[in-house]
This record gives sequence, structure tokens and C-alpha cells, in this order.
Amino acid sequence: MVQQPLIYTAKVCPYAQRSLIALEEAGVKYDRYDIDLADKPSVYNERVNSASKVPVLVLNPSDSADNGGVTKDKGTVKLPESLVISEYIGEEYQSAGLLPKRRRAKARYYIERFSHIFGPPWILLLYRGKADSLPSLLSAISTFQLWLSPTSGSEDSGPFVFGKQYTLADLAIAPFIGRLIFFSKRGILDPLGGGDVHKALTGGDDIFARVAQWWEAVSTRRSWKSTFNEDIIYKAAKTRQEKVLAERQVGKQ
Ligand SMILES: N[C@@H](CCC(=O)N[C@@H](CS)C(=O)NCC(=O)O)C(=O)O
Repeated sequence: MVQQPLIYTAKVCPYAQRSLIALEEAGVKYDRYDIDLADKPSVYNERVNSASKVPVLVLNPSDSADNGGVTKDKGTVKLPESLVISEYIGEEYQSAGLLPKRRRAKARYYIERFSHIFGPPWILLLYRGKADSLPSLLSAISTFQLWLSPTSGSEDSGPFVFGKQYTLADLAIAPFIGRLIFFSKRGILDPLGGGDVHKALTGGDDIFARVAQWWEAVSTRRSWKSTFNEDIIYKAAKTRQEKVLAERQVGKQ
């Protein structure tokens, strides 16, 4: 019997959220097993992902999620990497429209480029407490804004990257811009000078007006709301920040 897929995931992980959004958008029924990243099952690397990361999608798992969360059958297909998983879902469930014809290469370019320009300052800000990386993050978002479709006046207009169709490009980038907005809104970025970033990105600043429209359309989808666990993400970010700021303090002494 073909079983529904199982995803190894973690509520705090933006990469895992990409894959969950893809599953939700495609209406796939799936089992999930949440990995505590600080205390992974001892056989996780050996049996699931030698890179020791989430997400991993297991196709036709022979053991279900309740079997300690780690399938025993080495014959089942295990797909690591959030974009590999999301593209697989886009291909298998084409009616979801995640990979529209002749848009795939462009979507992949946008994702690649965004990761390149947003990733490094993101790490510096959140994992090193470097407030001076905030302008680079906002500059990456300005670049992203240039890729968004016009909101009116053509057949291709719409709120998303490729007009009316929500695609791989939207789901891959949303977990990162979404976290930036959320961390700013909830005060995590206050000590780093980013307390007002959420206002700017959600309609308070004309410079980011198009991003604000995109974000409104993305964040009101069920696929976003059902995959973004505010409490857990907030707690993890707060704990990490306290640690990072304390380390910086020690470094200064
Ligand atoms: N390139 C990977 C990155 C996945 C990743 O970095 N996942 C993190 C959590 S957000 C992880 O599992 N880290 C392992 C750990 O924390 O031990 C993807 O796109 O899936």
C-alpha cells in the first residue's frame, strides 16, 4: 500500500517551512515528525539525512511517524533539501501551480540570488548580533521588490512574484522576509535597531509598498498561517538573542 509521505521538520526552521508550505499548497496529506534540533534522535544521521538537517521528505515510508520518528526501511526514498522537496511537490502535484510553465528557471534564479544577498546579513544580524547588517538586509528586500510583478495593468499582474499565481519563488522567500517582519514586530530586533522594520515592510513606507502588498497576500494564505508557529519561533529567537547579546557583551570586556 502506498502510504502518505512523512516529513521530518522543525517548527523553528525556515527551510522546513518552505516544504510544509508546498505540501499545504498542493493539498497533500502527510505525516510529520518534529525533530528537536538540539536533541536529534541518535540514528537520524544514519537513517534519515547524513547532513543531519531538516527538512527531509520520506516517500512511501514503511514505518509511520509514530515509530520513534525514524524510519527503518533504507529502501524508501528520502529527499533532503527544502527546494528539492518543494520542486518535487510542484512536479507531482501540478494543479497546485507552484511551477508554472516557463517560469521555473526564473524562480530558481530569484531564490538563488535572494539567498545569496539576504543570507549573509541575516546570519550576522541574528546569530552575531551585528546591527550594521540591517541595511544590507533591507537592500536585499529592495532587490526582491524589483522582481515582483506589477499589481495592475497587465495579464501578468497580481500580488505575487509571477502575478496571480503563488509559486515556488513566493514560498521559498516568504519564510525569511516573514521572520524579519515577525522578529521586528515582536521586539526581537529592538536592541539591533530594527524595531520599525516591520512597519516599513507592511505599508508604513512607500519605498516598500510593493513588498507590503506581496506580504499581505502571502501571509493571509492558509499555507502560511498553518505552518508558522509564532510562539515557538518567538521563544527560540528570544533565547538565541539573549545568548548572542551576552556573548557580545563578554567579547567587549
Ligand atoms: N539547505 C538546507 C538547509 C536546511 C537547514 O539548515 N536546516 C537546519 C534547521 S533550520 C538544520 O536542520 N540544522 C541542523 C541542526 O541545527 O543541527 C535546506 O534548504 O533544506
